Amino acid sequence: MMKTGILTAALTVAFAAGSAGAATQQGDLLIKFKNVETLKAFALMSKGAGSKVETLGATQWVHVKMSPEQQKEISIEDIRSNPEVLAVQPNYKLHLLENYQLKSPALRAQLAKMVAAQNFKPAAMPADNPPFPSATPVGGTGADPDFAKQWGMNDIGLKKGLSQHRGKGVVVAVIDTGVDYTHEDLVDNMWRNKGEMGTDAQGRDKSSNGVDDDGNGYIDDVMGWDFAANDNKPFDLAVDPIQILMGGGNPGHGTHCAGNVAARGDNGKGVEGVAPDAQIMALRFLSEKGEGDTAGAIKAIDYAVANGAQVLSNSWGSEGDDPAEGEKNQALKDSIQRAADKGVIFIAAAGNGHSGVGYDNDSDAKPGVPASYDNDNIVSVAALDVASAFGSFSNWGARTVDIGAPGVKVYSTTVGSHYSDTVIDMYGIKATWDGTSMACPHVAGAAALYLSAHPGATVKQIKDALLNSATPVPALQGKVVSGGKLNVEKMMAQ
Ligand SMILES: [Ca+2]
Ligand SMILES: [Ca+2]
Ligand SMILES: [Ca+2]
Ligand SMILES: [Ca+2]
Repeated sequence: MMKTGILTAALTVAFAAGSAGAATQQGDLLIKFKNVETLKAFALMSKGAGSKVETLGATQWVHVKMSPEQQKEISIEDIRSNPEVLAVQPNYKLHLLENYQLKSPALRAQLAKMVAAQNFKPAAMPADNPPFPSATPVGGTGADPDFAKQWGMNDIGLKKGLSQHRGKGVVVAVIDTGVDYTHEDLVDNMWRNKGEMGTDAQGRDKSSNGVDDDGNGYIDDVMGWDFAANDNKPFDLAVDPIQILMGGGNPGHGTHCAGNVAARGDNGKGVEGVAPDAQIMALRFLSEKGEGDTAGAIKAIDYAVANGAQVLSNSWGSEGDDPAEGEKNQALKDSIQRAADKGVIFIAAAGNGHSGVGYDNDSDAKPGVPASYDNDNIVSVAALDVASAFGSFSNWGARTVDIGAPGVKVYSTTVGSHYSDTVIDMYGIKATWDGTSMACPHVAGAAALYLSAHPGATVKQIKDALLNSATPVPALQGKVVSGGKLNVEKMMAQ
């Protein structure tokens, strides 16, 4: 635990310096109160355009967005020195951890020129927020035709007849850009909130009656929640790849992750996830540009834990965006601890480097957030290629990264009932689905597999099972805690 004094002193310095280039917005704060009730007597209540106050569930943390007028009236120092305040920190920005290749302004400029010259027309994509699909299974039988393209599944030892336990009964929250819940290979494995299904006393459909039927704080939340747009449809809005690559972000990131966790197996369609009978809870807090904030992440984590997810798949974070950030996102760390206290495991992408592509990615020295936090329920995952070498972008850390998993040129589900290992391949510019983002859901699926065979396993038991069964890999010796890569065949034989 950081001492509050140190935390706020650093914060004051950051704000005094104007936070130039920092990934936070001035006046966008998370404040921990001794007692949230005292907030009402506090001068931070919504006041003026752009001002906002929201309590974060049953926690002591409150998200406060100060209006420009408030920022003139109230200083960080005022907040910090209030005896009711335990901690104050920026509402740090977070982003997805897929290693898209067009960070370079020069490449983007080149692409923009080519797009303009060729009069490129974006392909049609599904409209946002499609209606919930029927809960009646689509079904299907037969081999998954693209299974052979999933090199990672073979690499981790996922094979037919591996186990009778295929993740059944385990809910995995994919906390990301949303999920295409209409996807033919995901729809039958989507988690559904039974408390918002069926008919109410007046005979209305609970999923659309505008009532929070199960009293969980969210209205008509049948398939999770969209904390980015604040609606009940956590759909993965995949805009055109070129547009999104130009602006950063990635189309269909959450959908790609969800497929690796739990695409439906043996349904004659597409691919198969590591836990093909597990359920996917779709929680969106990253926008279509792949960006979100700490408040959104906390709400998603708390929702997942409160609504029955046993595994959280987290292909997002930040590394080096804000040098002050490392150990200082106490609000996020607190939410991960709340998950730990409920026995929920938190699988996290280790991160894709602090300073561009290359091997300058030691998480021990430069922590990735949240993967490097010391909460006992975190499993931090590095990305490997088909030759069991680190992806050139992948973080590692002898103390802070736990295990390797497939994360280069990963084939999975994409928005619109498509499948791909390639984000973009045109005008001579190619980007494949690479990232610790892609590695993380393999381990999340493995945790679900293990839990289905060992119901009630503790976080420690699951983590031990994952790490102790890892296949030793030369490149990973001394670079990750387990010294190896995910091996579900050995894990399930334990
Ligand atoms: Ca509800
Ligand atoms: Ca309802
Ligand atoms: Ca939405
Ligand atoms: Ca399938």
